[in-house]
Amino acid sequence: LSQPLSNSNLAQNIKVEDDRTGMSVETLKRAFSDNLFYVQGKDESNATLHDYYQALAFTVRDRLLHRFIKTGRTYYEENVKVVSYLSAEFLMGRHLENNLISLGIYEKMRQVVNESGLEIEDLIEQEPDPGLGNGGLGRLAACFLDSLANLEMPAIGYGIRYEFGIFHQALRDGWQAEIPDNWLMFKNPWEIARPEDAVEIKLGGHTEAYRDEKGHNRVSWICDRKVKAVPYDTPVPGYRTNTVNSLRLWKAEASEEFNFEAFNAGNYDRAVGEKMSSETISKVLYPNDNTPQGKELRLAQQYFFVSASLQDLIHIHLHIHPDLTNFHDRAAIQLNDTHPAVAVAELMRLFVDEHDIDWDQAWDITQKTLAYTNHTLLPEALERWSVSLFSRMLPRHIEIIYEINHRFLEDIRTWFPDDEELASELSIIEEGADKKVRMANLACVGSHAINGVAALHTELLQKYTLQGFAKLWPEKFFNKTNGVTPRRWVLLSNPRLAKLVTEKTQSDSWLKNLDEMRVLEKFVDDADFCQEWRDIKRKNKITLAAQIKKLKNIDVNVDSIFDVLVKRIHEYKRQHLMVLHIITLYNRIKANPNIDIVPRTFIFGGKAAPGYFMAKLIIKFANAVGEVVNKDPDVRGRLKVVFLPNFNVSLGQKIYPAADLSEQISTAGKEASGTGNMKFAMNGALTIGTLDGANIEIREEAGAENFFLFGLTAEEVYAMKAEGYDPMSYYDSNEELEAVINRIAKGYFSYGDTKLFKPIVDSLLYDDPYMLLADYQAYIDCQDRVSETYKDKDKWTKMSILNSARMGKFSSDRTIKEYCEQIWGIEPVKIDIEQYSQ
Ligand code: T68
Repeated sequence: LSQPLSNSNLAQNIKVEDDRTGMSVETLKRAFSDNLFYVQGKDESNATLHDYYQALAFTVRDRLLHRFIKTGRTYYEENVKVVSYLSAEFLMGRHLENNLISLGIYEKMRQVVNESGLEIEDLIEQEPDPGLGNGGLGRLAACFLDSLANLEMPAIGYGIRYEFGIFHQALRDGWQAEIPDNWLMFKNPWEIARPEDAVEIKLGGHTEAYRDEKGHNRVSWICDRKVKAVPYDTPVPGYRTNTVNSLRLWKAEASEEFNFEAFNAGNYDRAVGEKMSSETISKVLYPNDNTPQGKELRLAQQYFFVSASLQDLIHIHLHIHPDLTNFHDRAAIQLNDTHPAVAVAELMRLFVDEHDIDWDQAWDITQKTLAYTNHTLLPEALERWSVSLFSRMLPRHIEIIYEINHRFLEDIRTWFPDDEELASELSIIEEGADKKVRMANLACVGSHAINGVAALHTELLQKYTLQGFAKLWPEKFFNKTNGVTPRRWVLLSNPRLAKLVTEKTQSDSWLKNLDEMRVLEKFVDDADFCQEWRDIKRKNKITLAAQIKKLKNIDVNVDSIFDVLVKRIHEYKRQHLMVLHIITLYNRIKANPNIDIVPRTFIFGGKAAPGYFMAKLIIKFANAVGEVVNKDPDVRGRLKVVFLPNFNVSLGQKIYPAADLSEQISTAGKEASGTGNMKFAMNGALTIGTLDGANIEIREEAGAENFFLFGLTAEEVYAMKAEGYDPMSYYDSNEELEAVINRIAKGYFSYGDTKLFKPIVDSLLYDDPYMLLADYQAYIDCQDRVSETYKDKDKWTKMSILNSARMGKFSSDRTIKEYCEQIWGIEPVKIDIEQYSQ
C-alpha cells in the first residue's frame, strides 16, 4: 500500500490466456508443467508427489494474485474503513482445496492432474495442515476471514507466523506424545514475504521524561532490545468473488541495527546470540487452550504482533491522511480474546509518545477503534500478568496502564463515591503482594464494544464474570453468537451432501445464504430423498471407516451409530463422561451377553495441553477402556472405541460428515459457545448435549424434538455448588454408576493397576468440579433414548435432515454481518478486475 512509482499500466500487458492467469484446461495444464519445471526444477522423471503439490499450489496462487493485488489497491484508493482482526491464533486448515473451490476451478484441475496420471486428492494431502492455533478460538478467526472475503468486506487478519504450530499428537500405549510441527520445512507456496514492510519492535529498558521544543512534557522509551517484525501475507479469497483479503503474519528476526553494533564491536558470538533470541519470539505456539501461560515469552509474543500490526496500520493511514485524528473512521480493530489486549496501551503510546496527540484525544480515538471479544467463563482462564514482569518488558506500557487506571478509577469514585469494592473489582491492577495486570479489565476499559460468543455466554458474562463493567456500561455489551463457514465445513468436507442440496434447491446460492437450506424441509417425507440422505451418510461413514482402519487398524461397523466427541481435551468438556457411558454399556453386556443393544462406534479425537495432567490421563483412560472393550469376545463387536490421533482441521473435515451423533456434553455454564457443535449439525448429525453455549441456540433452531437434551442447567450447577455438592451421594445411590466406578477403581482397565486411574476416580468421588456424577443418570437415560430412536430409521433420517436444514443461523456469514453492522461500521466494497477480464 504505497503510491505507485510508475503510471504505465503494466498489469494490462497480462493477457487472459497467459500461463499465470488463464483458466482453460489447456492453459492450466501448461501452467502446471511450467511450475513443476521452473519453480520446483523437476520434470516427470524425478518429481515427487510433493513437487506436484507445489506445482499445483503455485498454479492456483498465480490465479489469486490479480484479485489479491487489486483488492489491496481498491481499499487504498477508495480510502475505505478496514477492519483488522487481531488474533494470536489463526487455524486456517489446508489452503489448496479451499482456493481451488473459491476460484471455481476444482473440476478443471482434477482433469489436469488426472491427465498427468495422478489423483488430485493425493496432491491435496501433501500440504501440511497449518496448525497456528489451539482450537475453537483460532478456528473461529479462520472462519471469520473466510466470511469477510465472501461478503466482500475490507478486512485484514493480523497474527504471528509461528515456525512451529500446535504439536503433532502421537498415541503411544494410549498416552499422548507430542511431536514438533515443523510445517515450514518445505517452502510455503501460500505466503508472500514482504521484508520491505518490516517494522521494529522495542523491548525492555526504561523511560525518560523530557520537555519537547513546544514545551510539552513528554516521555521517551529507551529500550534495551530491538526485534524486527517481518510480515508474510497469505491471500484469503472469497467464494467466487473478486475479493481476496490478506492474512498478515509477523515473523521475528534480529534487528540489523543491533547485529551491526555487535559485529562492529568484534563480538560475533553476541551477534549470533542476539539473532537466536530475537527469532525465538515467533518460534512456537503455546499449546494451551482455556488456560493462560504466564511465561515471559508469551507476553513478548503478544506485544510483538500487536505493536507490529498497529505500527503497520498507522503507517498505512498516514500515507493517505495528514494525521491520525480520523484513525477510528478508517480502522476498526477487533481483539480476539485478551491475547492482543496490550493494544490498548500500545495504541496510546503510539498516539501520545510517537505522534504527539494529547492524552484525551488519543484515548477517545483508542476507545472508538478497539472492540473486545471474550471467549471464556472459566475464571482461571482470564489472563493476568504480573506487574513486575510487565514493567521489565514494557516499562512505558505499565506507566500508561497506571495512568489509564488512575483516570478510570477517579471516574468510578465520582460516580459511586462509597463503593470501594466496585473500584477494586474494576481496577485494571489487582492489588496484593504480587500485583497483576488484569488483561480483561484493560480490554473492557479500552474498547467501545465487548461481546460474548453465544447468548448464554453473554448473559453469564454480564451477570458474573464482567458484571461490574456490564452495570457501568450496559450499552457496550453485545452478543455475537459464533458461526462456521459452510464453504469449508459443508461444501469442501461433504461434497456429496453439497451436491444433493444444490440439486434440490436448484442453485448453489445456499452456500452464500445458508438459510436457503430450509428448502430441504419439504423433502422430509419424500422417501427417495430420505434414502439419498442415508446413502450419503453411509458413504461418508465408509470413508471414515477406511481412515480408522488406516490410522488405528480397527475394523468398525458402518451400520453402528457413529458417536463422536472431538475437541480439545479438558475436564469441563467431560470426555470422561462419555467413557462412563461406554463402561455402562459394557457392564450391561457383561451382565447379560445376549442383551439387545444398538451397536455403537465411539470416536474420540483431541489434544491435551502437554502440561495438563488430568487431560492426558483422560486420553489414556479412553484408550485403556477401548482396548478392553474392543477385544472382549462377549462384546461381539457391538461396541468399538476409537481414539483418532492428531485431531486437526484436516481430520475434522473427514469426521464431521460421517457422524451420526454429536457429543456436546460440557458442564452447563462452562463452554462459551462451541463451534464443532455447529459443524456436526450442518452435516446431519443429531446432538446429545447440555444447555451450554451455542447448544441452546442450536436446539432452538433445530426444534427441541430434534435434539437430545440432558443435564443440569447453569443456574442449577451454581445453586448446587452453593449448597455444597456431594458427588459421593450419587455413587452411593446409583447401582449402575457404582459398578462403573468400581470397575475402574479395581484396575479392570489397567491390568490390575489400581493406581493408574485413581486420580480420575478420586476427582469424581471427592470433588467432581465438573459434576459428572450429578449428570450421569440423565446422560445415560438420554443415550438410551438415542439408541431407541436410531432403530427407527425413518425418524432418525427426518431428524437429521431437519438439523441440517435449520442451521442457517450458524453460518459465520451471519455472525460477520452482525459485527460489521453493529460493532465495526464496515461495508462491502466491490473489487473490479475488469482490467484482467476473462
Ligand atoms: C474457545 N476458546 C471456547 N481458547 O472454549 C469455545 N485460550 O467455547 C468457543 O466456541 C471458541 O473459543 C470460539 O469462541 C478457546 O479456544 C483457546 O484456544 C485459548 C488459547 C490460548 C489461551 C487461552
